Amino acid sequence: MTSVRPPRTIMSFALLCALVSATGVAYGRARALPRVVELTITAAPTRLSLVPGGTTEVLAYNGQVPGPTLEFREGDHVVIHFRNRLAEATTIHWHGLHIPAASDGSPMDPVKPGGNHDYVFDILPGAAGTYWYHPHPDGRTGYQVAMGLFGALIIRAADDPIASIPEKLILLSDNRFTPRGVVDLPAEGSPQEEVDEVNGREGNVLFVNGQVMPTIAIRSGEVQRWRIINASAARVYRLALEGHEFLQVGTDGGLFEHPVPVRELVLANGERAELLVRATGAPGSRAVLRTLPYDRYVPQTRPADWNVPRDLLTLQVSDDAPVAALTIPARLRPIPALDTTKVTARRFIVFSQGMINGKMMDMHRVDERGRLGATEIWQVENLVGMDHPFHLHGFQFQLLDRNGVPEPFRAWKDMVNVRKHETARFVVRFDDYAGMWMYHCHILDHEDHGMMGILEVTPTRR
Ligand SMILES: [Cu+2]
Repeated sequence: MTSVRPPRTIMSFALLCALVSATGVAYGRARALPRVVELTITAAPTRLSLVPGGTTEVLAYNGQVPGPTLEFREGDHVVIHFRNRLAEATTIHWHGLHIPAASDGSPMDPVKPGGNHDYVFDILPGAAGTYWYHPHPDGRTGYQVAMGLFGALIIRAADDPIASIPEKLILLSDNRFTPRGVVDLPAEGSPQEEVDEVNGREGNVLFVNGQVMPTIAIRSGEVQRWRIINASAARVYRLALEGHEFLQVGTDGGLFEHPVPVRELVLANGERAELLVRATGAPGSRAVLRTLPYDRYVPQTRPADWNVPRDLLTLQVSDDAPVAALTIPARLRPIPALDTTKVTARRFIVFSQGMINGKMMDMHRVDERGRLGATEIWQVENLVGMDHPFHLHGFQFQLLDRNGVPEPFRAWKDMVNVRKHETARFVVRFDDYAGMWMYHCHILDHEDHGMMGILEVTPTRR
């Protein structure tokens, strides 16, 4: 039995950081300078055993799959020295982070094979949450993620109201293997490739932190905070823990205002969630976290086993006596509403199969032009009979409604899974960081085939 072992964490900043928490003088008063976090990430081919019984060629960040878990604090100044030792161009995209466009790792800024690039950004107040990082090169994102390039990124706040609750990272991914344990990519022109291009590539093996069916230990009555990331290329998880309810406390951009009880959680690829899980089972009992059937497919390519629940991990309740109940704060943090009366632009994004607004991605074409400081409403309409998860780079937004039904509460999101024939609307404010920003379907095969557009945010004229 294996226990849930999060990927190795780059926390030992003392070893890696150039400078930590110096102090300075500003306006005659002592003030703390930002902590500078400096680290090196290398993407390179190597061989690893991802499933028992075989080794496979992989592409890995710092030699591991998933890549190291990065942890930053609000206020940090981050410098990442990236070294591309792959045989092809790549980038690192910091999914969900509100940082300058030049450090976003978009397909417009490829790092050549053998090349190096420094990603430099500040972690702003209010950014605490669960994020992830992955390559975003033009047309090759699906391949590079399938080969092993992805990792978790956690930002912590000094005033986190539930910081004392023990925490587990649950980084979900899936992959397809040959019987010898080699990563199985479809041959060019094969029927499997055609299916993957429609559905997005799904794997036959489901991983939690790179492990198959690991165990999380818990004590009866104990509450744990689970940070869940869906790093799959296309798979949508519908999570349920037998005999348990969850308290959802957060999503893509961090904590909610209030905890929300949920029996199950649909998490589309690219999305994150924070759940509080209280072990209600007796000492010595166990429960399985499963993904339940979720029909995101068109009927023509829906997998034959789509309606089979899949096990993800075992929650093992220890033999120790139950612990006393924990009081969960009713208020987590305020989320100010973006002011929809200040909206200066409305944008209409229409998904058809493989296209956005009838067009394929063109790196030399700006599709939408916005102004720094503007508040905008975006309407994303899905014309087709399969889900397309929408992702906007660089900015967190607030979902307003789906098919005209208002969202029940406010939250910061960078993803919205636009379901079959659904229309979703969100409000976003371009408070900082002019530049070119991608928006796209996060099914990696769709994104690679051009289901992506470019938003240019320009500084306001003075
Ligand atoms: Cu799509």
